[in-house]
Order: sequence, then structure tokens, then C-alpha cells
Amino acid sequence: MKVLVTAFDPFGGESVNPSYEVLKNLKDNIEGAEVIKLQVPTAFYVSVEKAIEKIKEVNPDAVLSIGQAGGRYDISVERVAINIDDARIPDNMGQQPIDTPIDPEGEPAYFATIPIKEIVEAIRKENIPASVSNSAGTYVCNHLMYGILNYIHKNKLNIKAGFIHIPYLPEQVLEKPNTPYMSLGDMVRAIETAIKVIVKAMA
Ligand code: PCA
Repeated sequence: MKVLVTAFDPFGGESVNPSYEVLKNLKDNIEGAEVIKLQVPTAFYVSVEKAIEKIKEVNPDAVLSIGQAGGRYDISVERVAINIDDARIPDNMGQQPIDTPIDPEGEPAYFATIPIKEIVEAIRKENIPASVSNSAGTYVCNHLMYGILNYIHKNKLNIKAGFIHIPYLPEQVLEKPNTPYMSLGDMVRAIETAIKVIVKAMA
């Protein structure tokens, strides 16, 4: 079994992206499944193209994407991706789509196909705060989640997919008073736990 895990490069003036820091630290094998790691740029369309390229290359059983959600307190397991881009800030390529459908021919939304409630429960059992989130926003993270689910749906592929947003790392909030953060160790443990649940659910 193969699980493709994607993470983003830093954006919005940050020098790190916690998702990529977590990605680098994940075990290469979890519950017998091979963990394949891919960094994608924080850029509309290109992020999806890179992910699809990799999906075609490695033919994974599941795709889990991770992204930074600055300001969130816990590990948020996303329920749904919506067919809209509405960017508060330009992406890393200077693109800033406003109220633009991601795929005019795609469904309005896709639900994650990974077991979101079981993942939240398992992470909380590790004593790490986690919850289901009902919006992945309207920036690149939602775009990537939508793009991957749309590709799987249109091509009728047997691949589970989902998205997890994670908080800032402690070093990112030194100059941001009253901003939530989580340690790298806890976030790595949370994502490894999520992968375990995904792998077990497919076995
Ligand atoms: N977070 C952004 C895009 C890249 C990332 O890590 C988001 O939540 O859309």
C-alpha cells in the first residue's frame, strides 16, 4: 500500500511552512504502507498539476495533503473542498483569483474520502487537540484538496483523499502575540496517527 503525502512551501512572508517541516519528519513506512512525500508550491493550479503528476507516477492508494492554517488552534481534519478560489493574498506566483470557479465543469464540492471522524478521534487519543473542520478556506489549500478529489472523481480512480490543516510552529509566532501554535513533535505524531487510521481503514 502507498500513501502520498503532500505539503506546501512557505507563503505569505513566512520563512517556514509547518506542513513541509512535518512532511520531512514523517516515517517512510507506517503500518506497512510506503509513505511517499511531495512538496508542492503554494500556487493555484501548479500545486494540483504537481500532485497529479505524482499520482500518475506512483499510483497511490491514498493521498493526504497538509497545509498551514495560521491562527487555528488544533489539527483540523477537513470535511469538504469547494469549487471556488477567492484569494485574500497573492500566491507564490503572484496569482490572486477572486470568486473564480476552480473547474467550471466540476461538482460544486467534494467530501474528503478519508475517515475524518476516526482520524480526529485517534489524534485526540494521543492527547493532541483535533477537530473536524467544515471549511478548508478559499485559498490554495482548498484549491489543492478540490483539485485532487476532482481528478479522482473524473477519472473514477480508487484513491482515498483528504486534507489536514495544522497550526503555526512555535518559531512562527514569536512576533505574533496571542497566536496559537503547536510543537513540531506533536504535529508529526498527529499526522502519523492520521496516516495509520487511513492505512488501517483500507486494509
Ligand atoms: N496553507 C494555505 C496554502 C498553503 C498552506 O500551507 C491555505 O490554507 O490555503
